[in-house]
Formats: sequence, C-alpha cells, structure tokens
Amino acid sequence: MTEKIYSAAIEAILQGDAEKAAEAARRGLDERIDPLELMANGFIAGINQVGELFGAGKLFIPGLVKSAAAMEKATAIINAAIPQEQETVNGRIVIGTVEGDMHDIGKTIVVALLRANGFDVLDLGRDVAIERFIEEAEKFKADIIGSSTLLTTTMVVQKELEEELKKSGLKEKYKTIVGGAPVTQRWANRIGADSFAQDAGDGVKKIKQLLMKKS
Ligand code: B12
Repeated sequence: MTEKIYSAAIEAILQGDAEKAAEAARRGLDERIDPLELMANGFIAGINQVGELFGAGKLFIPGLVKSAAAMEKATAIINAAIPQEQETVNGRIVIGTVEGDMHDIGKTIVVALLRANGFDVLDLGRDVAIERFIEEAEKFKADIIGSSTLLTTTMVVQKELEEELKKSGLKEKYKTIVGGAPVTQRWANRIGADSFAQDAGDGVKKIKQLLMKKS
C-alpha cells in the first residue's frame, strides 16, 4: 500500500496534477505514513524527476510550473500534518530564499519542521535581499540566519550575506546555515557559513548543534 501511494505521489507530480497530488498526500497521511517519509519517497522523488526531465530538455516551463503547483499543494497538506513538539525550545531563526531566486518549496519544508520542533521561526519568503535578512534578524532578535538557494547563479548571494555580516560587525552575533539543492558543505566552508544541511531533518539537527555552540 505504502509503495502504491509513493507511486501515486510521483505520478501526480510528473503529470502536474494538483488534485491527484493532494489526494495522494491525504491517502498517505490516512495510512499513517510518516509525513517526512511520504515527502521524501513520494513527492520529492517526483519533483526530482521533473527537474531531470526539465534539465534534459524533455519538459518545458509550462510543465515545470504545473508540477511545481502540484508540489506546493501536497507540501502544504503534509507540512500541516508534521507532529508538533509541545515544548518550545530556545532558538530563534530567520530564514528565506535569497534575492533573485523564487524556489521556496524546500525552504518551506525546513520552516515547517523547525516549527514542529518548537523553534521560533520567521519565514521571510523568497527573493529576499541581503539587507532584509539582516534587518529582520536584528528586529526578531534571531540566533540564526538560514538562507536557501536552488539556482547556481544565486549561490553567490549566500557569500555576499556572509561578507555583509562581517562588514557590519554582526558575524559573531548570528550563526548562519545554508541550504538548497546546489549547496554543499564545501560551499559553506568556502564562504564561511557556520553550517550546511542537505535536507529538513538534517537542518533541525545542525541548528540544534549551532545553538549549543552559541550558548
Ligand atoms: C519546482 C522547481 C521550480 C518552480 C519553483 C516553485 C517554488 N515555489 O519553489 C518554478 C516553476 C517557479 C521554477 C522556476 C525556475 N527554475 Co526551477 N526547479 C524546480 C525543481 C524541479 C524542484 C525544486 C524543488 O522544489 N525541490 C524539492 C525540494 C524539497 O528540495 P530542495 O529545494 O532542494 O530543498 C531541500 C534541501 O535542499 C534543503 N534546503 C533547502 N533550502 C534550505 C535552507 C536551509 C537554511 C536549510 C538548512 C536547508 C535547506 O531542505 C529541503 C527539504 O529537504 C528544480 C530541480 C531540482 N531537483 O532541484 C528546478 C531547478 C532548480 N530550476 C531550474 C531553473 C533553471 C529554473 C528557472 C530559471 C527556469 C526558467 N527558465 O524560468 C526558473 C527560475 C526562477 C527564479 N528566478 O527563481 C534549474 C536550476 C539550474 C541551475 N543550475 O541553477 C533546476 C535545477 C532544474 C534543472 N534541472 O535545470 N522552478
């Protein structure tokens, strides 16, 4: 049954069918499949295939947009079903997708999982300018600034954010974590980010580690 639901989720994303995606999400949750497993083995597997088809020139923008819409619908349903930690933990995180980048599905999953783990999260959305990351972190009294990017062309903004933090004397005040499909630990080291996470679960783990270092 579980495998069938994963296949239905993958199919729905490949077809860009938001209704079928929503149905697969609900069925998966009804069957008590872990929301993150359902996301990873169903919907993310599907959108990765879409990305490959697009990259290979076998799928075009309208198809990509339809698949993304189906993915957004399923993600909203699944995010809402992530079990919530009752206790709030100390840790305030400002997070956004960098300027020039409209991809936010992965970032939204990270936000949902952090909140479910009791963190206080300010989600700045997508296409966020460096100045805004910093201003909002100051206002929110954040401990951590997280940035996401899916485009190789906008990875440089994560580097510029590090540079701006150093320039304004705020690098010691905030720990930074970077993520997004093209981002690696190597990139994080290169730009001087404090941490990197490859997925939402890893993000929660790394953020806990950063907070331990801070206190
Ligand atoms: C969906 C999608 C879109 C949707 C986005 C909708 C949305 N609301 O996000 C739309 C249709 C808008 C889109 C547009 C474009 N896209 Co697009 N898109 C994708 C696709 C297929 C999937 C991305 C996704 O959602 N993955 C699923 C999520 C769950 O994974 P994730 O984002 O990696 O996030 C996880 C981790 O990375 C991590 N993480 C992410 N962020 C963060 C942040 C922190 C702090 C932490 C700790 C962790 C973390 O945790 C997440 C959860 O596990 C990818 C292909 C791919 N496989 O990546 C292409 C892809 C990223 N797109 C691509 C391109 C080229 C474009 C366009 C330029 C196309 C065009 N010509 O217009 C535009 C760019 C628009 C812009 N300025 O941003 C290319 C990028 C190539 C490159 N080298 O840069 C890709 C790789 C496709 C390809 N193979 O060519 N796209």
